[in-house]
Amino acid sequence: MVTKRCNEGTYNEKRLEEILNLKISRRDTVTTAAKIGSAVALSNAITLPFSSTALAADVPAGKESAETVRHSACLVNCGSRCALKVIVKDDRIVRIEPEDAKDDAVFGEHQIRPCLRGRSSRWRVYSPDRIKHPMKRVGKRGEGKFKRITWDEATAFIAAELKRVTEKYGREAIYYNYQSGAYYHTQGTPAWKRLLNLTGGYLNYHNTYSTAQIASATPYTHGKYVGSHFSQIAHSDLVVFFGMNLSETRMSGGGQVEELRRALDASKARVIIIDPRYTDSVIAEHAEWLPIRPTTDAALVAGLAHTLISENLIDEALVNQYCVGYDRSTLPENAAPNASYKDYVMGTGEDGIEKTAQWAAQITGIPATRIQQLAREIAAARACYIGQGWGPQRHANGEQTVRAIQTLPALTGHFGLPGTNNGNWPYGTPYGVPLLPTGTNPVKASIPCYLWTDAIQSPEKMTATTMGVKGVDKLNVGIKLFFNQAGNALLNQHGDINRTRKIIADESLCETIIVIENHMTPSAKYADLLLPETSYLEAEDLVDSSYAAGSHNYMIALQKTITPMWEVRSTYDICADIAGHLGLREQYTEGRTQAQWAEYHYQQIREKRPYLPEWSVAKEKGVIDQQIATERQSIAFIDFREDATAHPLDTPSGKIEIYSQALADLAQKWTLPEGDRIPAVPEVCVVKES
Ligand SMILES: Nc1nc2c(c(=O)[nH]1)N[C@H]1C(S)=C(S)[C@@H](COP(=O)(O)OP(=O)(O)OC[C@H]3O[C@@H](n4cnc5c(=O)[nH]c(N)nc54)[C@H](O)[C@@H]3O)O[C@H]1N2
Ligand SMILES: Nc1nc2c(c(=O)[nH]1)N[C@H]1C(S)=C(S)[C@@H](COP(=O)(O)OP(=O)(O)OC[C@H]3O[C@@H](n4cnc5c(=O)[nH]c(N)nc54)[C@H](O)[C@@H]3O)O[C@H]1N2
Ligand code: SF4
Ligand SMILES: [Mo]
Repeated sequence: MVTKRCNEGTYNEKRLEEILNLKISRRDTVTTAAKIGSAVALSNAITLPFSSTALAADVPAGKESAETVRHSACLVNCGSRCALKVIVKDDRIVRIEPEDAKDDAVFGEHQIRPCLRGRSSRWRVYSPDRIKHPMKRVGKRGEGKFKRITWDEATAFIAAELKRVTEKYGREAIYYNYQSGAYYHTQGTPAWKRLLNLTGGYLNYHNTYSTAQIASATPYTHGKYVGSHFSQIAHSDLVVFFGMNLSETRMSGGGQVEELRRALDASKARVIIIDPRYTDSVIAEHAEWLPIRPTTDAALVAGLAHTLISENLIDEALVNQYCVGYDRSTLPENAAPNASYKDYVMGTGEDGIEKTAQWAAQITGIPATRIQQLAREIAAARACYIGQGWGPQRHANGEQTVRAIQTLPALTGHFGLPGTNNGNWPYGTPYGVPLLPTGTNPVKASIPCYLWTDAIQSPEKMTATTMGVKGVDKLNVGIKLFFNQAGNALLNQHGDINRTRKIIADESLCETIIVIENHMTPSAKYADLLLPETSYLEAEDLVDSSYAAGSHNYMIALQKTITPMWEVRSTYDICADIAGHLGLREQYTEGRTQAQWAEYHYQQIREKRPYLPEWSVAKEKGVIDQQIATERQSIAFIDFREDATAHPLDTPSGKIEIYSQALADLAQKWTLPEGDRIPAVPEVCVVKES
C-alpha cells in the first residue's frame, strides 16, 4: 500500500484513482462494500450526481431497495436557511428536493425553496476533497503533509495544548477564528465556545467579515441596527438600493429576494439600483442601473443633499425634530459652529468645498443632471424605501458610506412610515431556537475580527485606541493556539493573502493551529491538527431560520440523512471527549447527548408555544413551525417616528445622529496614522487607486 500524503490518509493509490477519476463500477462497489463499509458509499455516490441513470441500468430489475425521505437544511451562511428534502437509498443520498409546500396558508405562501447551492449539497458530502480521519501535520506547516491518527490521540492532544498554552501564556493566547461555513446550533461553534469557556476562556473577536463597518458605524447614527423588511415595499412608490443585490446573495424562495418580488408585484414601485456592477438584481427587478465608482457613495449622498438643500426640498423642521447635526440649530454644545452636515454640503464647513451635483459627478461617475433628478425623485416620492447592501461598506472608509446612506432617508423624511426604510438592510426576526449554551467567557479582551493576523504578529500594537481592541486597554500576549472550524478565513477568505500566509506559516509566532473542516481547503493545509466534522447532511440539530428570512421565520429539525462517513464526527462529541481528558466531561455535557440538547431546546420552545407537536413527531417533520411578522414589526423606526420622546433611539441623544459627538470624542482619543481622521459627519473619503 502506498500512503498518500495529505487528505487521503492511508488510502491506497488505486482506490484514490478510482475516487478521483469517478470510474468505479457498480460491481466493484458491491464487492468492496463489505470490506470497507461506508467509504464505498462515497465512490459510488460520486458517479451519481449527473449519472444516476447509468447506475440504475446496472441494477437487476426488482432488486432495488426503497427510497426514503429524510429532512435536513442548508446551513450555509447566505442569510437564508432552506429546508432540504433528502432522498436516501441504501444509506446514500440520491437526490435533494425542496420541501413540499404545505397545506396551510402560511407555508403555502412562503415555500422555502433552496437555491442551486443548497440543492447541490450532495456534492459537498461526496466530494473527493472530504477530510476523512483526524490527522497530524508531518511536513512543514502549510505544505499539506499529514499522517492519520486516532480520535483519542487527537482529543488528548488538544486537551494537552489547552493546558500547556494556558500555563505558559494565559488564556488570551487562545483564539477561535471567525467562520461561517455551517451554522449549527448544538455542534460547531457553540460546542467549541462552550469547551473553551469551560476550560478558562479565549480571546474574543467582535464584528464579522460581512458587516464590520456597518457594525462599527451604525451605533453612532442609529444606535441599534434595524431596517424595514422588504415586505414594506408593497407600500412604496420608489425603491433606491445602494449595492443591494438580493438576486445574487439572498437567493432562497423563503428569503428576501422572494419577499422583494412579492412586494414589488403588489406596489409596482420603481427601482433604482446604484452599483458598480450590472447585477442580476438590476435585471430581475427591472431596475434603472446607476453605475457608480466603488467607495464613492458618500459623495453621491452629499451631491443629492446639495440639490435637496438648494432647491428647498427638505422639511428642515421635521429633520431637526428627529436628527442631530443636520444644521447648526441642533449641533451639540461642544461642536464647532460650522460642523453641521448642511455646512459640510454647502461649502461653509471646514473644508470649504461645496458638494454640488457637478462635484459629486466627478467623483462618482454619475452625471450631475441624473444626481439632481434623483434628489427630486426621492423628495417627491410618497414612500421611498432606501437601503444599502453590504458590498458598499466592505471597503476602506466604509463607515462613511454607511453613515452617508443612513443620512439620506433622514433628510427626506422617508423613515418610520409604511413603505419606507432607514437606509439599512433588514435582518429577519429569529424564531427563537436556542444555541447550545456557551457559558461565560472569563477573558474580556476582544479584537476586531479582521485583525487576528496583527494579534499573532504584533500584539504589542493592539490597543483600544489604535486597533479597536475592546474589553482591555491592550493585548498582553499574541495568539499562540488557534482554532479554525468551518471557516476558510485562515487563508483563502482573508485579505492580503501573501502576508497572511507568511504569518501563519511561522511556527515561532502562532504555535498550534487546529482546523476542523469537511474539505481540504487552503486553510486546512496550514493545520497542525486537522479534524473531520460531519457535513450538515450527516448531522442532527434543531435550527432557526437564519438572519435574512425577512418577515418570515421558522424552525427546522435536521435528521442524520445518512450514517456519517469514515471517521467524521460531530464537534459536540469531539469537544465532550476533550473535556473528558480534562476531567470535565460531565460539566460539558450536563448528562445530555447532542440529540438530547436539541430535544431540550425544543421543549423550552414548546413551553412558550404549546400548540407545537411532541418532539417525537416534530423531529421527523423538517420545517416544524413558521411565523410571519406583523406590519408594525416590519417597519423600522415606527415607534420613534410616532413619538421620538417616548421612543428614543439607542444613540446618546436618542435621535438620528448625522453629527455624532461620540465620534468627535473618539477622534480626540485615538492615535491615527498620518492623514487619517474620524469625522463627526459622514464625509467623503475618496480612496485613490494605487
Ligand atoms: N450566492 C451567494 N450568496 C451569498 C454568499 C455567497 O458566497 N454566495 N455569501 C453570503 C455572505 S457571507 C454575505 S456577507 C452576503 C453579502 O451580500 P451583499 O450584502 O449582497 O454583499 P456583496 O455581494 O459583497 O455586495 C453587494 C453589491 O454591492 C456592490 N458594491 C460593491 N462595492 C460597492 C460600492 O462601493 N458602492 C455600491 N453602491 N455598491 C457596491 C457589489 O457590486 C454587489 O452587487 O452574501 C451572502 N450570500
Ligand atoms: N475577497 C473577499 N474575501 C471575502 C469576502 C469578499 O467579499 N471578498 N467576503 C467575506 C465574508 S462576508 C465572509 S462571511 C467570508 C466567508 O468565508 P468562510 O467563513 O470561510 O465561509 P465559507 O467559505 O462558506 O465556508 C468555510 C468552510 O466551511 C466548511 N464547512 C462547510 N460545512 C461545514 C461543517 O459542517 N463543518 C465544518 N467543520 N466545516 C464545514 C467548508 O468546507 C468551507 O471550507 O469570506 C470573507 N472573505
Ligand atoms: S438560499 Fe442559502 S440557505 Fe438556501 S439553499 Fe441557497 S445557499 Fe442554502
Ligand atoms: Mo459574510
